[in-house]
Amino acid sequence: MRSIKPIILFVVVAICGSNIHAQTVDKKQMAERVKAEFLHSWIGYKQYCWGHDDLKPISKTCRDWYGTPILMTPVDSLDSLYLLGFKKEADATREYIVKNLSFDKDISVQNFEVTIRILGGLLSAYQMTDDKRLLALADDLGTRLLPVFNSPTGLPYKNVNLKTGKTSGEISNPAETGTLIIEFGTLSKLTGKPIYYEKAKRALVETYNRRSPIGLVGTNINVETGKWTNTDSHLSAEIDSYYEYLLKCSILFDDLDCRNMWEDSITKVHTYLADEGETMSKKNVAKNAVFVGDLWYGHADMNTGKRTATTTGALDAFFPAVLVLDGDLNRARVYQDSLFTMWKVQGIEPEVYNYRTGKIEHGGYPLRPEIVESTYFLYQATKDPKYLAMGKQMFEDLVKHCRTDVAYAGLKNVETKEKTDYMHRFWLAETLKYFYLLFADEKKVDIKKVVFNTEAHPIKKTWK
Ligand code: DMJ
Repeated sequence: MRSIKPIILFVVVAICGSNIHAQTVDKKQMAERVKAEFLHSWIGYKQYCWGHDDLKPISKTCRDWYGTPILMTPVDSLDSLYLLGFKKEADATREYIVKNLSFDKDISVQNFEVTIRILGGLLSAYQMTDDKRLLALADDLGTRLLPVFNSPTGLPYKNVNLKTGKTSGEISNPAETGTLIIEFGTLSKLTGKPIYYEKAKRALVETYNRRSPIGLVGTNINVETGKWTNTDSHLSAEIDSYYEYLLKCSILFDDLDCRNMWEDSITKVHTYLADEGETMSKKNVAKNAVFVGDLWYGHADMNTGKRTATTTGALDAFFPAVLVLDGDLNRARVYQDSLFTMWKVQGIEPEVYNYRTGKIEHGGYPLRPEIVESTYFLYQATKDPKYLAMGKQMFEDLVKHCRTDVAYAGLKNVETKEKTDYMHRFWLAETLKYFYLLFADEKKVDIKKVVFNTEAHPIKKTWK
């Protein structure tokens, strides 16, 4: 039996937050405030860590992922600089990248991370500037990453040495095997080299082909044997963007296989992972189903469909945005409300939250963007001012709890609000970009003409 306490907590938080509708938000002023905080963070990075991968904002020291920099923050932030209107700064950063970024390095990198951040960032900035040098860098990086696909199954290894092509990491996960097609596919379209699309598409299909008899994927898979090593199924870390890319692949490339894989998968997600609370007697899988209670997505075993955990968290919050793209607005709205309730429990969302016990199971918050991304997509689709108010509240909370004298820091624990000494570059690449787009003139980005990769790099559906 479920305890009554979390239900009361949920209702109290939901009621306290319900007058969010009544607030009016000055969009222009908010867009300016976001720009100011972006600049604060960017200047802090530049002052202490220019030329390095990441800023540690408390000690004011730097982190390079692989011992030698590959300009993570500059490349990941470049399209944000253009979008937020810092053209002079963006042009100077672009010149710096072109002159200083080299992938001819004897380092073993994580394919997924480098693909979504560096390849995605270079391609999106290339489409914004038409600077062929960025495409050449992307092409060079793509070639160096290709050996990852040389496994017996076609599922990519996790890591590859950029100089030698040596691969490592045979235990991977659907997020890493299936979140490559936007970047590799775009590289194919822009360079005319089909190999990138073919390899990433095969990796996606091979992941899908290994779904269980009830249509779910697990958390970990061996890329050499194709066997699952962890059968926990959910929408969280290590699986999340696999689903995102099934749908986005079909939108960006009009790829029918991707469309069919998505349609099949999403039904199974609604059937086995959705948790509709006590008010629903029967699972509702239809698109735009009407919900009378709260809606969450939990964990289930991929083979039996049996519920294994009633946890969600900051990473899962990408899902309302995907539902919006799928035209499933009712479901997106209801799930976003649940996630925002999770945010309000401590005034910042935790990494792992048990939606049935109300317990925070992992209290970290590393400046994640997903809930802001979903707020932006919901506002674009509905124009409901409630989402502006939601975004404003989240922004205020972040300024209050995560701002430092030189930039922004994640939280070790959302309950104590103790800071970490780290500013993930997705703060600049994603979180602040989505905040800005939420409040800025809607013409800045036409979401019907672009697809955002999972690191918020917008890719235009035009290939020249
Ligand atoms: C980002 O690196 C990407 O969005 C990725 O898909 C998972 N989440 C982080 C930010 O939270």
